[in-house]
Amino acid sequence: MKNLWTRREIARLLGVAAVPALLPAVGNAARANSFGDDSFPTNFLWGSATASYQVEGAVHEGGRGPSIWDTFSHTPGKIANGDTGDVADDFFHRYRDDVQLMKQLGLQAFRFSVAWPRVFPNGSGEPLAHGLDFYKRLVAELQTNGIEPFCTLYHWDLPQALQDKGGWQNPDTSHRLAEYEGHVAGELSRLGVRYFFTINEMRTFVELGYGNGTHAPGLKLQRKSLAQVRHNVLLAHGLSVQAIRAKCSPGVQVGLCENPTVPVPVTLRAEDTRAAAIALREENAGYLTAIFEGRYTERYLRELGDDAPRFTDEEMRTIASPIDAVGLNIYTPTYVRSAPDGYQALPKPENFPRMASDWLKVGPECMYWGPKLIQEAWKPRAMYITENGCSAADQMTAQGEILDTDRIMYLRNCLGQMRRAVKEGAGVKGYFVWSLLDNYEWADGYGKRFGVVYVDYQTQKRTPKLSAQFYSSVIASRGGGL
Ligand code: PNW
Repeated sequence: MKNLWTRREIARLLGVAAVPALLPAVGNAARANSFGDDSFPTNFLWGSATASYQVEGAVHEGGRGPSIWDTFSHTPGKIANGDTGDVADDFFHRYRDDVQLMKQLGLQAFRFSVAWPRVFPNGSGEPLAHGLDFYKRLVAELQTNGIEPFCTLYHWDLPQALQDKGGWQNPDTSHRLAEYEGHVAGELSRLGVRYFFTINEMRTFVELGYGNGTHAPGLKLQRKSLAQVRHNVLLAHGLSVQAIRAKCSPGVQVGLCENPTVPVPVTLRAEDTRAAAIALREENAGYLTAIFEGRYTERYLRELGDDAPRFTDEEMRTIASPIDAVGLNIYTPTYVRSAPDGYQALPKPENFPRMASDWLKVGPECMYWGPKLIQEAWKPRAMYITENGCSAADQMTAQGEILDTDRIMYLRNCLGQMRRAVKEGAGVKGYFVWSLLDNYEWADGYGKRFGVVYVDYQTQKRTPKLSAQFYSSVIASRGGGL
């Protein structure tokens, strides 16, 4: 009962001298909520996520080679305000202070990514002898402070030298990725890193980087070439899983982080929930479905027709190499209903509520339906929400506070829906808020802030927002206060 409010506490909260005997029951129902005090299991991990190019800066240090994001961000007209990641959050130099910040917030895990061109400046050949030094120091700092490192090995910073040879259009790149990942995972696992993700959000970098050209390398390929790029990337993942396993001890967990399209049935009628299950497989046919099932769906191949990728059975088996965990980056839902050919994905009306980024429509139910449908469809060994969060038009008050009640609204609702999924048996083992710090939001530059900690880009000063306090209290109560 120690977590329950006393009448005196409730009186203080309400700002009254005393409360009648009935009120504690009401107040404690709110605190304990319908799931009881301890909403999440004690071993549920609470963390935050970042990615190399978005936070590190120091792009010329330690012999780092250029990546496609250096090239793209320095190309006039590609990025809002002409912003580049040259300095970003200067995390490369400030990581010690930032780890202290994590510790103060009570974070138990931290997801970071390794920049490929820091280790192989030209993408292949011999690794730089000191190429991993920064990450080794970061890992040690996290461990000293009791924070579990989760390592993403590819969060979009492809070495420019490989792009010059065709990038993801060249099947050779898949093998180079696997070599690089085996090397890094081998080295870092010896220091005690236990979680590795091969690739972050294939869908985003393939569709935006090679499809509509808004992300690096800024290409707009024809449908056939794009389908082949997708396939090359899937294969790169599978080869990397195998390379990592070959270099690490069996206790190491290997997976990937993907942002699946998350179907939300518009009604709870059986036909609509069935439609959502069908949509999960078909809308992700070029990505997670292929990885979990080892084949492209008939519908995917039919729709591509002559533009379908070339592949062998052996490649499909490699793509489906068993993984220990799937990381889900979930931000926004896709509403579906049943239709004669299985399902219909519904467009969102113009005034659908959204956060600061236009694509980030608010629909916290995705945090329930995502884990739930994936659990049912593919029974992954473990799931992590490796990203969830939102942009907001954060302003500092005259008192130096950032009162981001909009982000708190977004997070509270998402966490509540995730809790519902966990209660119903979805195997989500941890949650990583995107992001710890405001950072370089790709084509949006520094204009869109996703951090629970505000960054003043002039001074690099960090200021925890109100949402950091909120998240911290969620962690402290294991979700009891949602
Ligand atoms: C993810 N979209 O990217 C990435 O993994 C992060 O690096 C990024 O900062 C975060 O989500 C927030 O955007 C996305 O346009 C970028 O739909 C763009 C989209 C989705 C995800």
